[in-house]
Amino acid sequence: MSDELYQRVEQEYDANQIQVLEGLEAVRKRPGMYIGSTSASGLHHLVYEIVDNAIDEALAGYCKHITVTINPGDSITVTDDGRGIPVDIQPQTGRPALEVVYTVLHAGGKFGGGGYKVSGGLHGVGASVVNALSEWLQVRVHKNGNIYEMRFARGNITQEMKIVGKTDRNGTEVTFQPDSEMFDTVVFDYETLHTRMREEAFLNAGLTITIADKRTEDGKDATMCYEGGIREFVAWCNRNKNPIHNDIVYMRGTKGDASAEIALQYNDSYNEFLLSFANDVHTTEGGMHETGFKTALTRVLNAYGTKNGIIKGDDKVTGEDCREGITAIISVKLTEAQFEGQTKTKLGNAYIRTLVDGIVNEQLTTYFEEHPQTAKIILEKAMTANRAREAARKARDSIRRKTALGGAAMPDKLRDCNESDPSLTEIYIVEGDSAGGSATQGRDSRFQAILPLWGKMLNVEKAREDKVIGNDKLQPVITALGAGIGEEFDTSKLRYHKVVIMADADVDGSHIRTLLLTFFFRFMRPLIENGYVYAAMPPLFKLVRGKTTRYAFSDPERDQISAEMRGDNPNAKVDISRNKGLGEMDPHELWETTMNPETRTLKRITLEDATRADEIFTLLMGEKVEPRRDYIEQNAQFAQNLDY
Ligand code: 0RA
Repeated sequence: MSDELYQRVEQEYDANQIQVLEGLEAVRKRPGMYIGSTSASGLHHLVYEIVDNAIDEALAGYCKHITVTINPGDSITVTDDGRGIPVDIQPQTGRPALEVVYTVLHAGGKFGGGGYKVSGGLHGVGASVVNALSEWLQVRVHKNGNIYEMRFARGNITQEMKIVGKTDRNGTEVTFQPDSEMFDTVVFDYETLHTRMREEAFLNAGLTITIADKRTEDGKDATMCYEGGIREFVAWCNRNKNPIHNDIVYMRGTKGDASAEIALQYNDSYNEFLLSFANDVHTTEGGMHETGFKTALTRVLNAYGTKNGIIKGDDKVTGEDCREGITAIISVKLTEAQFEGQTKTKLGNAYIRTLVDGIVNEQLTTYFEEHPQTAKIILEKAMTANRAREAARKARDSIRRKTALGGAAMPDKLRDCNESDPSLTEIYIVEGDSAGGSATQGRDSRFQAILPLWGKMLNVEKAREDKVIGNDKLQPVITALGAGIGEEFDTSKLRYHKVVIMADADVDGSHIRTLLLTFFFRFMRPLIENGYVYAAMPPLFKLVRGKTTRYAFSDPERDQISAEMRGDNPNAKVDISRNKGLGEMDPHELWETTMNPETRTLKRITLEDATRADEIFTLLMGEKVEPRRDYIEQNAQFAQNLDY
């Protein structure tokens, strides 16, 4: 190489390197911008990013099996049997493509000749972001008969790419250790990863995904492959419910580079369970694919019902009527997905609405014509829903009238606070009268209201809105919150911006929590979506040494505090007692440990928590005995007092 050329290459390389470092430095400065947050959700997102790259390879048709392993020490290994990330020198940078993928922002997957049609990934930021946020990362590529290996620490190269062995297969293996300096927690939750991987397996029919937890000898593992794709997803979602027709309705279509598929089945519950995805990203805020589906579903049901004399005269069923008891999955794939909304999970591409609407309009009509029995069952369900909605409206009107006319409209049991600005106030929904008493005495009545709940709650699973509104346990909650219920729920009318569920850390407590969360999830969902719901966290242990009292919220914390309290004096006696229940704490203790904003811990309830509560609830309260017994047997030590 001539000196001049050599110098130029050197300079370009340096310039590139500087850019690279600046890029990854930016990720470490503001990790939240790239992975959403540095909480547990951001941590798990690292895994999804790496898996998404492997799924891109599967979508391109080259990869059949992906494995995800949680290693001892909470590093993660992801393998795939795709073509292997390219290792040749890139002409623009003079560096191996593999290195570019892991060190240049936005390079992940979308480089080289391969050119994928669609690409998943919520933020699409790729492997370099994971690398930047990892204490160390190692990647091995099986390709051309060689095993290539490269290593990094916090995004910096610690080992250049080199050949470390021979191989007779193709594929990529990445192992990374998330950087504890970057995350609030670096402990992975198996269930969270399992749930997401199961979802990916359903969404990519025929792809096998294995997940294994190797942190303990008896760690869990699962291998998932669904030839039936989203059809099996719907069947799985309905596994503990009672479907009201046998078939799973399946529709699909493509236009240009975009494709859409929809699967659905109705069950005898009153809940709508609609999951939508764009490029395998769960679009929790919905978007054009959902809109297209809903509009077409309503239109087809009304048209079929009217044409066949099931819906009479000018009657109509509403969109909500048509979705009562539905379980539906919508999955679309498209080249340039526009993700909008607060959490960038709302699909904005308008032509997708037209695509999905067209598919459902045509194929569901045909399906109904070919399966009149099923059509009749579904339509009758929608018409029953319509009548119930009418009854609910009347029940709501009657509450409204009572509230407007009667002066003392608030529930008898409510101990309200003095402050009236909702953004400053809190309501504690407390299990049991005695805990309610302690809370009322211990609270700061300027801004904290107390509402005790007692006795057995209504089974929300089998109750329609009109019954729920009239229920004597839940009505105080509805009235105290002041924001209505169901389709009329309006957070701007909320009387408290913190709704705190305070229940014991035992079975009954978790029962009440599950019930309330399910109730909020089904009838006041925006309350959860907007982050107004919290769980109080009473301490599990009380530690006393002489005049000093401290509290601990977990076993490790108890041990740590106990050691601290003993200090250098190994013989010191620290008296440790397990907290028996909220009702047994005196008001002052309850205030200090659980209610005082300066010292308490509140756990904000997420939609995921509520979804899980809803699932458990369905299991515990639904009609099917088998799954309930299985669940209770598996959780026997926690659930001794539940009747079934
Ligand atoms: C672009 C081109 C080629 C492979 C890949 C990307 C690829 C990327 C990832 C990320 C994770 N696993 C992956 N597997 C493959 C193929 C280029 C060639 O044929 O040499």
